[in-house]
Amino acid sequence: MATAVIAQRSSSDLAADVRAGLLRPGQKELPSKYLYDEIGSELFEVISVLPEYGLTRADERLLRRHATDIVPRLEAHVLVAELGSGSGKKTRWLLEALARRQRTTYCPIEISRTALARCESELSQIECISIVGFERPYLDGLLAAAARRDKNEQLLVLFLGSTIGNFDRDAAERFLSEVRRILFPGDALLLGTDLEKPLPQLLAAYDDSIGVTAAFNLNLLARINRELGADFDLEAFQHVARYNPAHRRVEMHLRSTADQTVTIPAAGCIVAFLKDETIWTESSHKYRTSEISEMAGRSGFKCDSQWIDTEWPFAESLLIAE
Ligand code: AVI
Repeated sequence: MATAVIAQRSSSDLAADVRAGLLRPGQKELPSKYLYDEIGSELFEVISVLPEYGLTRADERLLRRHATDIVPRLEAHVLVAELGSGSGKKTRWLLEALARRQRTTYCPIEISRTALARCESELSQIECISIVGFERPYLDGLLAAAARRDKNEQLLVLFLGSTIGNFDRDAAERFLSEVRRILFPGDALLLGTDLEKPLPQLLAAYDDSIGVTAAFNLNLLARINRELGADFDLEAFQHVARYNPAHRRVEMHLRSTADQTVTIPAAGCIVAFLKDETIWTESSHKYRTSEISEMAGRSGFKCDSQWIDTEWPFAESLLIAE
């Protein structure tokens, strides 16, 4: 196995996004991508093993059980690119099944250096897999990975863990269309999506009993304190998970428990909060299986196969670029 990392700093500008999100009229919001600094990525790893949060286990279970069904549906030579590889643990099953057929290049694409390093150490022992990591935003990384494919190689893009659920539905479809534009007809996308499930189960998944998800959410304010010199009092904000039935999504918010002002020097602003006002930090959309193939169709893919976990409703869909 060979490993290499190709790095490029993301151009995201925390200060500008914080300023825009907290000074906007109406609902204050912060982009969910900022949840994943070094501490946030570690906390997400803990969330993924919590008893209340079955999503990651369902994703991994499907890949473990069905890797040998998925691989024969692909062409003989495949280059694998994974958008947001995380720790890479669940990808192992698929890479092992591919490596049994032939030497394969795997390109994890991550904006989190910590996650990329963890993924590379998790997967570097698999024989016949060469790892080329890209520390870049998804589409930039995918373009770079696609440029490495040989003429006769099918590109298999992995977008697992229901990260698509963190996009608004329209944005999710636009994103799939962008991915499709980088692919050739016949290339494949394996898409993991969390499905609708009973409300108590959903809410517990995003508000666990030992407070890891609360810490994950509050770390965003701690990060703004660390990186922008802000004075958020973490005791004066509370983690809230609520279900929005109109959009079929769980929303995470941070609720101000008092009237207060917060100074954020590096963003050049002072922000006033009313008691009970919230900052919206993340949405997790839940899907129906039929919706996935419809969305795929509108984005230039056809749904070849779908595998569903019954313990924790979750779908793995193999989409082929038309
Ligand atoms: C990464 N993403 C799919 C997770 C989710 O379930 O939406 C992020 C998360 N937020 C809180 N818990 C997990």
